[in-house]
Amino acid sequence: MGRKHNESCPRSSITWGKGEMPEPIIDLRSDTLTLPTPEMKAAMADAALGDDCYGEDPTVNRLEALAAQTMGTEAALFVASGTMGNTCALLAHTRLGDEIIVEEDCHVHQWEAGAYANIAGVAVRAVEAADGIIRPEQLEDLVRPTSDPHQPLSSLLCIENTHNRGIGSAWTPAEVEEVAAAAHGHGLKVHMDGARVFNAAVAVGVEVKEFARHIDSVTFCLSKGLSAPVGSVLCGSEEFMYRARRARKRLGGAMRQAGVIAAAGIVAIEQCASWLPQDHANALRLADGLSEIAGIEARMAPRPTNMVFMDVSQIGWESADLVARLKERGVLANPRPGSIVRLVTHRGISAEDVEAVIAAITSMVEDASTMVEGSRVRASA
Ligand code: TLP
Repeated sequence: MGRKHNESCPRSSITWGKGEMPEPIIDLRSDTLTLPTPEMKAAMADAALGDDCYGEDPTVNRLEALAAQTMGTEAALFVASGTMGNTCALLAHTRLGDEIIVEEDCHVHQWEAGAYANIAGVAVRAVEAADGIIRPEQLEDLVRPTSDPHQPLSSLLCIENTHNRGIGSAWTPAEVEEVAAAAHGHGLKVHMDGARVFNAAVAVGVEVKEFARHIDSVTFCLSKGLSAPVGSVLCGSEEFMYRARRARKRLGGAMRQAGVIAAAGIVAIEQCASWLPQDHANALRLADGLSEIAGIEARMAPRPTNMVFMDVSQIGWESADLVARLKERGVLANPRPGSIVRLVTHRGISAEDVEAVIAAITSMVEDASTMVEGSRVRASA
């Protein structure tokens, strides 16, 4: 595969057996694998620094102001990760013993080590929603009646945009507005896990503030498609941020000269991920190319972004088989339960890489069917 390691090409940290590592690697496991741009590295080296716990790191202050302006909120808080941003939001919006409403497959519910329960102390009411997009009418049966002292209080609706397990599905601002209006009507706050909200904005052709203006808080990640090395930002009102800042302290997330990493985040927002449209086009081409291969089903969300889910059940493989076979050919992907494999495009993946992956999977499937054919011929001889 004709690909060179460079600034934008993430190197794998996975373990390879002796003499086993093929060069080069095309890493489609996640957009979290992106490495900082040269401009980000330069900004980090030159960042003006101070102690952020005194509110004196000028670069963190600049990042928070820029994030709030971009998201159209009063305030913002720099946090170490998307998980920390979501957990701060839960702590700031809820009280011990409350119940939150989430989509069954969302990150807060499935992939944050149960922080909603073991840190925020809230229960979850999970609902399944097509492509991860909760409809307003679904809330009707989920919100608890406040008149009944036996039941927990519903206090927060948490939505995810783009929805990771929904194949990176983007919400429209109208969908956010409708479900938020319903939640607010029941007295709930609304938090959006917008880890990839910039991808959503590109997919539906709006600015990110078009999502944020309907809700009470949003977390977005600097370290995914936006390519910064570390960090996320939680955005919301001044009053909410006071509580979120206390929550960050409780989580041990108040940092000192954090401007050294915030500097990369500023560049990430300013460069406004100019490469995201290409990432999305690459994902589309990948899905198209994979659908041409007999036995492979390539799935994308109705409003697709940078993810493709590939189903290999028709050729009788489990996702782990495919991931192992891909690894032998220098392509890394993440298995999902059953026969589904997740492929994520990002700044480290070029259009040529996509063609190389399609070619690798085509030959892999052909090899497998030749072997099956060969054993049939031998069996009948
Ligand atoms: N997602 C990661 C893994 O944890 C699965 C990935 O590779 O997709 N919200 C959403 C929607 C996410 O996808 C993730 C990370 C997070 C929150 C958490 O962000 P971090 O890893 O910064 O805590």
